[in-house]
Amino acid sequence: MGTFGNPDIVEVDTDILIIGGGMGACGAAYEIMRWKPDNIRVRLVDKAAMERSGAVAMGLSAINTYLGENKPEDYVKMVSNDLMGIVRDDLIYDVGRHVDNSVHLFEEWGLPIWKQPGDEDKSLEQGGKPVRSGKWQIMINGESYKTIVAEAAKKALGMDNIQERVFIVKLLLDEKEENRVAGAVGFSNREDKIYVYRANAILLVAGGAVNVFRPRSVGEGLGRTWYPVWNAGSTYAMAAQVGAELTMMENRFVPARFKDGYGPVGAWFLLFKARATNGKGENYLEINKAMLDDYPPYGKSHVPATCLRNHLMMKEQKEGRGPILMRTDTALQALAKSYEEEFGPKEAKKKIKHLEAEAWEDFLDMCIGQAGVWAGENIEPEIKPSELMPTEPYFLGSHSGCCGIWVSGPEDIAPKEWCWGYRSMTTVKGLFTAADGVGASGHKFSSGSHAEGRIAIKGALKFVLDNKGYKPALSRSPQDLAEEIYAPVRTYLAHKDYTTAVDINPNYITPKMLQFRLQKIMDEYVAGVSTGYVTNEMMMTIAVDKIQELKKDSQKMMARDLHELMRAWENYHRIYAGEAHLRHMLFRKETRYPGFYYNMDYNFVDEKNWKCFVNSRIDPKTGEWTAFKREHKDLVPK
Ligand code: SFD
Ligand code: AMP
Repeated sequence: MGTFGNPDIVEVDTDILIIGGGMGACGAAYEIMRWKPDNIRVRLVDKAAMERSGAVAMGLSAINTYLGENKPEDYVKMVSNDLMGIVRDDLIYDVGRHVDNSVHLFEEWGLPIWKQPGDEDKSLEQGGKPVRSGKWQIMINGESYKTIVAEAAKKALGMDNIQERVFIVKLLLDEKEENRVAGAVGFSNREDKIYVYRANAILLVAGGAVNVFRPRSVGEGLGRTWYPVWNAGSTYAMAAQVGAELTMMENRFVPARFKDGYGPVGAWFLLFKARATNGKGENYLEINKAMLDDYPPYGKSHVPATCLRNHLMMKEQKEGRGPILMRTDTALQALAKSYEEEFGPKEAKKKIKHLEAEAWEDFLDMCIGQAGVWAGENIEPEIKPSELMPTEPYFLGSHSGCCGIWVSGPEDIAPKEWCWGYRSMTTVKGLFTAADGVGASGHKFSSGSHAEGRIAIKGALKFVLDNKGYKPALSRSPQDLAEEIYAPVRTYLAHKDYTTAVDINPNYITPKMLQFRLQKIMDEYVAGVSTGYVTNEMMMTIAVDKIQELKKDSQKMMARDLHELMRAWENYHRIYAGEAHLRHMLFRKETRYPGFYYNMDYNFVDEKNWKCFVNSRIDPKTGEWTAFKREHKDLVPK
């Protein structure tokens, strides 16, 4: 039996390793069982419990990507416009043509999807018409969304092939073959055990990155963010460390959210038809409309890009016309009035009660904390508006952002420079990704992430079947890896008695303090909340130096228990994700995403010189970063 400080080492051989248990991983686990021969072994490893892990842990109230009557080409156009033109049309089109099937499965597995009156008993597949909040979004009763999707995945793969509460720390390259992934290593956050996996192919789907920037919630509110705190950039960091090419890591998502509880706004804008105003009650999208002229064509479309909507909102805040208010009150009152006119007072009363319940349910289904804020602050949404606030930045590739890893596209659509072999394979042989992991292809959301997990695992399976004779040879010994992983524990055990205050010690730093230091650098130099999302080249250059010092000091992180050991390793991942973001921002000499961040040395969009991908790579041998341009192409005419 392993002890704290001396873990057991367990070696596992598998053909395919799935890292993560979220939407992408659940799609993959379900899909692989439909195709794989019996002798192909698959192992899924999640740092948490799949039933409530990842971004959908709390549930959701809408599925944001369901094409239905829409065409994949139009989906590509929408995504491209929202992400300021630099996206991979091939990847988006591929998700668009497959995503509805995942939604049909969710319904078959028991997810309640709202239907139009008269269609309640018809499934989507049978032609039942969903309640659309927007052109692409449909409403659900989604508190148990993740539980339902995880159950199907677990049932398909079988619990014998799933490990929960194991945190993957790093990927391992093959000893004999350059640029080929051969395995991964992680540790249990419940038992003193290190797991060393040897695999022929790996699907890395460990979500996006949260808490790289100092969050708005500090002190008593700490721990509250919009995207899931437990997704710590593992996907980007682990891929980058083995030399996978990243793309568009300069992109970030700064969502406008209900203040303090981080409640999403989509249902309010789209379903309840609420308006957002400045503190004077003016519609900032109207009064600041002329600002969109600076950003053709992205500001000129029917729905301006998400970052530009922020851009218009931030002007009001900067010039002292805050707070920004979501007018839940006028929206619900207008709907109530229309019910009275249409149905008469008695029937309307019932409908209004139902409407108010739906307003609460929107948050109870996916962001319970926001309902808590309403209750705690005596906010009745039908009477009082709520404040909105742009959040701290997040890195993600599946929601309204597009940072991530550069992957091979679908053979039938991708131009040859975007298609180097197996679908969804990164530039490292045998390493695949999906969902938040894939760059330049946002707006997949929960459904598209599931669908993309399904697409990617088929690529991985084909790779394994074509490489049956391959025997992974790890470049490092299990003992050496165990030493490295447990170093924070050893540091703690060696020095803990030097002080009477356990978290203050000249020989070590706690993961929490190190995280604060990273967040401070990112916040103050890399366009976080405290500078109003503003930076410049000099500030970013200083940040690069500070990150190098931070990396050195991070070697002195300690861990008092297994949970803290996980916190330590999450920080290593966050540092790499943050550094990638910073280096990409420094490379791109323009402000492509006003409203997400501003590089004041180049505060404009430069279509001529910068309508291109920015990609980067770390040399795994030297650790050196290189950033470079890759040509962009529009496959779907815009
Ligand atoms: O309202 C390791 N999302 C929404 N999607 C929708 O369709 N509708 C909505 O309503 C959405 N909204 C929303 C959303 C998310 C959140 C947090 C809120 C509101 C509050 C987005 C989707 O949830 C998102 O696009 C997908 O979930 C992304 O899928 P994926 O697979 O890329 O990530 P994941 O589901 O978070 O899973 C990650 C998994 O990795 C594990 N993990 N395992 C082992 N080792 C490591 N080192 C690991 N690191 C992480 C995690 O435990 C997890 O299992 S709204 O705002 O628009
Ligand atoms: P959110 O709640 O902000 O995550 O958004 C959920 C969905 O609604 C996403 O598909 C967004 O792109 C979309 N959305 C949010 N706000 C707006 C808006 N003001 N106009 C159009 N679409 C929006």
